[in-house]
Amino acid sequence: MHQHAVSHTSMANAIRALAMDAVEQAKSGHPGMPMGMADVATVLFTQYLKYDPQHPDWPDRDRFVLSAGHGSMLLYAVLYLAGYADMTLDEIRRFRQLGSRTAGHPEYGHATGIETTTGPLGQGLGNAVGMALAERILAARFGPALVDHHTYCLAGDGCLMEGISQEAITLAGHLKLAKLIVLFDDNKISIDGPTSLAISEDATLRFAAAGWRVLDLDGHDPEAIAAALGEARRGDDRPTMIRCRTIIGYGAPSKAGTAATHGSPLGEKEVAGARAQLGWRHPPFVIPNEIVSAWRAAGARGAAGCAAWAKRLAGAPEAQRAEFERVIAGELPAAFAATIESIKAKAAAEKPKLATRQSSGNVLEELVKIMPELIGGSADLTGSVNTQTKSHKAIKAGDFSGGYIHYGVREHGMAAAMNGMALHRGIIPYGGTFLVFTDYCRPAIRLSALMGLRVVYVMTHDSIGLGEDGPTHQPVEHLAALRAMPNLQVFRPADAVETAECWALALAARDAPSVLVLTRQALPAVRAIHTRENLCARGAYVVAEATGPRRVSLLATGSEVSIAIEAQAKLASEGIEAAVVSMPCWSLFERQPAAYREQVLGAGTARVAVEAATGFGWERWLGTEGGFVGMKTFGASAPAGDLYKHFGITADAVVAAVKQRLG
Ligand SMILES: Cc1ncc(C[n+]2csc(CCOP(=O)(O)OP(=O)(O)O)c2C)c(N)n1
Repeated sequence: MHQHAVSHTSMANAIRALAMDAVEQAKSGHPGMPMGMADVATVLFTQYLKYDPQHPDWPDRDRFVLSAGHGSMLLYAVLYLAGYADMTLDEIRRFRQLGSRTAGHPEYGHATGIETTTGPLGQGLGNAVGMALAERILAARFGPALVDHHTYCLAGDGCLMEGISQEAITLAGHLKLAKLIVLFDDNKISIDGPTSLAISEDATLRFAAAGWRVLDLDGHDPEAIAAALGEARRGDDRPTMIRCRTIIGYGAPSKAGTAATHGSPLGEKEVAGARAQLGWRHPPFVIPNEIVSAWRAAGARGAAGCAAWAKRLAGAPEAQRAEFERVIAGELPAAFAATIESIKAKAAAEKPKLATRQSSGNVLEELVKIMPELIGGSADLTGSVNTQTKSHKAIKAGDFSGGYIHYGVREHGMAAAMNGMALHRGIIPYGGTFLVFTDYCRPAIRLSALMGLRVVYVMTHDSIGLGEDGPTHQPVEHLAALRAMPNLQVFRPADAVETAECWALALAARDAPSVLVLTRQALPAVRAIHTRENLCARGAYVVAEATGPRRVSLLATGSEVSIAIEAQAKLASEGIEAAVVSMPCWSLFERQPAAYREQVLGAGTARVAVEAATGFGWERWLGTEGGFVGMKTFGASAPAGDLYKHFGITADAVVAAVKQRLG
């Protein structure tokens, strides 16, 4: 494969030089990892990785995930060298500057070839597992002529020290994701110094125990790297971990092999020394033409494969081609709106008394029939969170034709894998657990939101209403915490109709993740009249009008909407006219015109909100005069009905709060 006149060393040194120079210029960043892994990256990108810089969105490209995101310059350098048009030398000069494509850590969407946003260590590994899983699911659906690629993940000591790595590794091993290849940068250095300060694990044994094949090599020996990558791609039914023993900051005369190459520029003298040691005679940001050409030639390797793939797609049976293109584009099926409509009409007619987790299950029952791209799952709470439908077959090692994933007790791994599936495209992932365990998923939820991924989190048992499991399981601050996150749609529907509407909104939002906050306990229907319009789409609306001039506005979400309606009746019997506002999604409401918001909230009315959670954040709707009926402390273990009374979340309490305001 070595037909380039330019040596491997020169090509790898181009990465090292760009990493040193960009970090020097930015006066911040991490030169160590890119310098250490330059040899591995060079062999991978010039000999093995399947990609085409002219078609960066080629659906069947290999995925490369830089889980060790602090080493972003490795990725930027390679993308530039391989010929991605939007990664220019100018962008590299502007490393870490406002508006550049070369952010401190790789950010999805900033430049082509960046497959995911990384930086929080370990997340990329979880994403890679999701991508590899998505590849298998789509291959089972569309066949190897259209879907047959590898997923590579570069992970460092830090990624493997993070707990999420264990969830990701054991899930991948269990599912036998044989086309997943992890390149472990085993340089034995992290920020504080040698990793021996904090860990004495042999990581290879952990992978082996989880059912991985482990290869071991000198990460500066290009022949060995090529051989291992070749072997990793050859038939084995296990994922592969390649332990690459490297020297961090390779080439730096006094700092190589030390934590000093981590997290700051090498400094002028050290850079000059590294240039001498590496035999790199070129000024900063200058890569000789012959080296760029050799890289570009390597980057052009994939063009023929990409063209052949496009031909196969064009020649596929019409229905298959159209369906493949639809799911890759992330378009909803033609029957989507009518399906939601009929679910809503049925619920409005039947007025079922159901927990919203059950209503959610009913919605899924219908949607999964028309949306094979909807891949569900749960972190070992399937029966409780109603995420598996009757038509769902479980996905398992060797058979990826199902639509349901048993993630096991791995909330964090589930969320990170869902991000990977959404990033891969072709799949809309949803997964469920208890709302309280959003804490266990939060780092990955945050990345869904930051990247703008359509991932749906089905989070049930959403308040003290879950009852006997007690305060460890009863979320109180979680709604506030989730609502605080930018670009996350938090939906708390009140009944079966609202649940269908919120699912419709979650799936229609292509650039944002959603959390569906659902009850364990049954709720009465609050939407008795069918409307074609999705009333939840504006975030909040008057669900029960006052019968006369409105003096009071009762604001509520989810299970407390029916409590507000009960309070409305009590107030009406005393001649106090109140309207009930259901507010299933604050962030959508915030985006409405001021006039609509004022009309819904009732200008000049006394306002009281009721929600079985802490009041943090409600002041924005209540102002300084409004009242809040909810939780002030953690919950307790008891039947739900007793808890609502004990914590004073009742219609009577709402009435009292109103009267207090009316004087
Ligand atoms: C979750 C998380 N915690 C902490 C950090 C800060 N951090 C960035 S790099 C790093 C050390 C990484 O060590 P390693 O993976 O060995 O990378 P290398 O030293 O090889 O560059 C730390 C702690 C982070 N980015 N993410």
